[in-house]
Amino acid sequence: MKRALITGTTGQDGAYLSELLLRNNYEVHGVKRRASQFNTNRIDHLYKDRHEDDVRFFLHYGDMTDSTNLIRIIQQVQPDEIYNLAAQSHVQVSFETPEYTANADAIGTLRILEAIRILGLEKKTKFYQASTSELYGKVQETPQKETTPFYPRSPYAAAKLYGYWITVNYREAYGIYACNGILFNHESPLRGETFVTRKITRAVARIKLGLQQKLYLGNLDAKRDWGFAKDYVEAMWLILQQDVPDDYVIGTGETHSVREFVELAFKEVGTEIEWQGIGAEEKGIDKNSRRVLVEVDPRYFRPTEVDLLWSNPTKAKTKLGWNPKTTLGELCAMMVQEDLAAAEKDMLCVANGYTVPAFNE
Ligand code: NDP
Ligand code: GDR
Repeated sequence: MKRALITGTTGQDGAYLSELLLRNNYEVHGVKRRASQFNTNRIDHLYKDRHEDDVRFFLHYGDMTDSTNLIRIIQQVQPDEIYNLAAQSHVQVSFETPEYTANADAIGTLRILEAIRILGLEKKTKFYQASTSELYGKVQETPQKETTPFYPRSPYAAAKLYGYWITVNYREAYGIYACNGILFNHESPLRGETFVTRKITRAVARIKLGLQQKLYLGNLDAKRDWGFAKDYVEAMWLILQQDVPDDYVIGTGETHSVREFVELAFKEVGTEIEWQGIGAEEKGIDKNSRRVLVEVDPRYFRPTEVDLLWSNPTKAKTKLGWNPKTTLGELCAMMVQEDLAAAEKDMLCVANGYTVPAFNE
């Protein structure tokens, strides 16, 4: 039985990857952070009491900023594969916490690679690094592929740039089977609530049920290549199953604007949307009767923006045999439907006098 260690196992991708590896008969070890409240809601369904039979999923307390802890966990687990998914992954937040982001995302990656070396696991343990399309940043070439030059546009992307190159360097210097998956945006009903797709689908559901009045967004013209996270974790696994370690772009090959995603999401619940004062007259809607559902709030603009991400995943398709299975329409519908179900539960709470979080940053 193969043994895998996943950092960031409590996050969106960590949850889907844990499921996939357990299905593939792995023993899975995850790193979770100590928090003041439960933070394992995405993986609770996978966790069994250690006293039951066939327990193959284990959690260890850890943090990417603590090398002694990472060395100890890797020494205990002796993993065949490490998937380094842990990161401060929010681009806008990285402008507020640049030093922490560099520590967790850049030096954190180094800490794991060094642990592999210190423990003499160079020939045993394969390493996957969660690299990102944010590396492409300011547009140099489209669509973006493995050879497209990088131009990071945030502290997050700059930290991930270090993670990318230190992974390549440890592969070349020490012969570690170490790979980068350069993944374009991928979303799901498990996506964190402050990333734009989930913020939109959650707001659409809540507006539909009367729990929220308006959706405030930043740059509506940014374009992203959005796929389904469950499809993307399959690519992570495939990347570590090849004869030769290499780096791969993973994306759908399509790009759409934030504005288009908003329209798609409102269409799913059959709501005619009204943008901030735009479009009403053209549609012959009485100015006074219209209800503005979406408004731009400059607070969400970033100091430096990534305008356009659009992948060319040909290498992954030909070498890994990987193909995305889920269309943007299917993804958006799935997210809206799950958020509608959650909003209906919130309605029940409200109806019975309980408060529900309105958080929408
Ligand atoms: P999430 O933000 O959902 O999950 C991040 C995970 O990292 C969480 O488990 C979080 O723990 C953990 N984490 C954060 N900081 C630390 C730390 N200091 N020590 C230990 N654990 C930590 O991200 P995703 O699942 O969406 O993404 C997974 C990885 O892939 C990330 O590295 C991200 O940067 C990268 N990526 C994501 C893409 C996407 O579109 N989703 C695209 C390309 C790359 P906790 O639950 O306690 O917060
Ligand atoms: P991104 O994802 O920055 O691409 O990083 P996010 O969903 O945060 O932003 C996508 C685009 O939408 C614009 N936008 C808004 N974004 C947020 N969060 N909130 C808003 O209100 C809003 N309005 C407009 C943004 O400006 C941006 O252009 C994600 C993360 O998962 C990274 O970890 C990962 O590496 C990349 O995807 C690939």
